[in-house]
Amino acid sequence: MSESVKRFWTREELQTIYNKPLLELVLEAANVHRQHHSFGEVQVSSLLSIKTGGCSEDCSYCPQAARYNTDVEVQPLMKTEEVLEAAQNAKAGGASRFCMGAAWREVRDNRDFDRVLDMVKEVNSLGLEVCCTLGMLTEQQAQKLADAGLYAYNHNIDTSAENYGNIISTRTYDDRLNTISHVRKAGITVCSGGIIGMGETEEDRIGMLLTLVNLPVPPESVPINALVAVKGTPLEEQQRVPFYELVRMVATARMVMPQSAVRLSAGRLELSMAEQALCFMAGANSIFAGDKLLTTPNPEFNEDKQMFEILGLRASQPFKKEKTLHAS
Ligand code: SAM
Ligand code: DTB
Ligand code: SF4
Repeated sequence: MSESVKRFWTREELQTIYNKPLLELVLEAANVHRQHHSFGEVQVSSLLSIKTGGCSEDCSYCPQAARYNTDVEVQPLMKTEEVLEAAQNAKAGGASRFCMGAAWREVRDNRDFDRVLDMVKEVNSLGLEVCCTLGMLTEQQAQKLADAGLYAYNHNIDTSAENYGNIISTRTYDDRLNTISHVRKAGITVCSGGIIGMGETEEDRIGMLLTLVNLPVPPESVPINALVAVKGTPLEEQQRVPFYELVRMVATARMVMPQSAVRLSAGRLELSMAEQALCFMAGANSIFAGDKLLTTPNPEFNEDKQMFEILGLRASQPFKKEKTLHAS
């Protein structure tokens, strides 16, 4: 992996990249991708909602917020054995990472957290990269997760600082950044990205990438989600984000965070194979596989398998990359 990576970016620089003619942008991003990664290798993550619905936050995109009337059924924390079975199936299906999500505002120091720590230990012992997304964490909680063997923590900034208050009112952008810094301090790799298609401007998209790239150390993985507009949420009427805007976002993320994994995340069900191919070309090198994301559908296992065969993609092995990126 090349070490000469530019570390600080200005808004103007990002804007110039973002606004390049699309095919030129894709070509440049593909070249950056080849320099830093094994082209065609895709990191496959499997996602499981270990505690579903009933969340006290008001994230306007989220079907799991208690205050919206969606079809999501509230489910308490899953049993460790059930989670392990899902992790074993994910491993057998070729996933290198297993990500457990909980509809919590923040982690509390209680028995449920102790059970999650057990799940982390057990999944780690299967030889999978373990990831959690549990809401806000204190420094001590991040350390406990690290001690249990957590490899990555997902905590999205979702959009720009300026737009954040239009999407969520029950926490601040700084709350999010603080948790990311606790995760980083504990030596866990950071997975952080956001959502497009929520009615944000181009400046917001650029602002979100600018925040991520200018973190003291950029995230090791950057999920780019296309909003899944769910009935009952305030964003239910949002039109699907135009595909070429998704490609532009993926390519820009690849250009400015050359060493990170860029994950083509929620919204893949709506994309054809040809559209996904252009995203992989533009630098996406990670996906969530399995027929469900947290509560919404995702492409079927066999469909993805066929896509990998046709496009000549290979699933990467776990623990492939050095554990954390370092500022150079
Ligand atoms: N409660 C924790 C939190 O908010 O960090 C973890 C789970 S939360 C569902 C994880 C992420 O999923 C959110 O930060 C958001 O980026 C993404 N997400 C949630 N609903 C989505 C939707 N309808 N479309 C696209 N992404 C979504
Ligand atoms: C991320 O960036 N996307 C995933 C994962 N991190 C946790 C979640 C997507 C959720 C989509 C809506 C749902 O299935 O509930
Ligand atoms: Fe709760 Fe997370 Fe959904 Fe926000 S995104 S409502 S914090 S589960």
